[in-house]
Amino acid sequence: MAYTSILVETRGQVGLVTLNRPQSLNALNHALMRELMDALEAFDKNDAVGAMVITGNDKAFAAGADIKEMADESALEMTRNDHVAVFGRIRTIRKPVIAAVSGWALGGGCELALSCDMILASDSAKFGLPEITLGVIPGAGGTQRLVRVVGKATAMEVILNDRKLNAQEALHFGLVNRVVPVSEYLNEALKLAEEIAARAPLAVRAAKRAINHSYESFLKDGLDEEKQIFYNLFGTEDQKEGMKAFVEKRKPKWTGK
Ligand code: DAK
Repeated sequence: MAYTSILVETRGQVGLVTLNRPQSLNALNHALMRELMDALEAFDKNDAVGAMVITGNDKAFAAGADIKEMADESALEMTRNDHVAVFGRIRTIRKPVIAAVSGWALGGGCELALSCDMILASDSAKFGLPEITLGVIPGAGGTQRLVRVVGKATAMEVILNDRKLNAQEALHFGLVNRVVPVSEYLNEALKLAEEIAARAPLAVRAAKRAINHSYESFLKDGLDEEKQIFYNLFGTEDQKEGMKAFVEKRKPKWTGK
């Protein structure tokens, strides 16, 4: 597959994927997500690779799913096309995946980071699930995974009231493994990935599987429920207004319809 929205390379035993749509703050459109999963699955099959890192750029890991691409979709189209199901494929990757996050990690970008096994953050990283401002809810695991990490009270504030968490807050809540200066976050993630890649490969994969079993017990029902609620909201006028307002750079007018 020829990639247009990501850059792919190996550094030692580490597979590195860089999200590369800087003009839209790495908004995750369908093409980018397909490329990302293709690259991760290829690294997963490659015996020379022991761990992976996903990164963006200093300003944005990813500012969410591409609002311009989904703004006009109906609930029926969202459910039938299930484009965004590609997000779920990250759970099938057997080798460790580390997110190296700087700047914005919002919406689907935050959910992508939460789907990784560890997060290395720069001190400018900002995490949030601002879907409420678009008249929808997180749809790729945000309501399920964030609550497990930060607890109910903070998850409610983040999701219901668009509270962003800065890097230090993310560290305090255990959302990220560590916070380092912007000049260091990618090196730090690569170093951690290289160390893990040098360990016994089968044991590393087994440990990841066992930890995820604990973390993800009961997760599947929640993910299915969240996704259907997300798709159903595309049948509301508020979703159309919320996303149109973002594209037109104005405040939305909610009608509750
Ligand atoms: N989509 C499309 N374009 C985006 C974008 C996005 N999410 N975020 C930013 N951009 C574009 C902007 O439109 C702008 O483009 P131009 O106007 O230059 O053409 C360019 O990137 C630069 O953005 P700004 O001019 O807005 O930059 P600022 O520094 O002023 O603001 C910002 C940065 C991150 C605060 C702002 O861009 C922003 O609020 N962005 C939107 C954040 C957001 O609401 N994200 C959540 C999207 S909803 C699912 C899977 C995934 C999802 C759901 C379900 N399933 C598996 C079911 C995910 C949903 C979402 O993520």
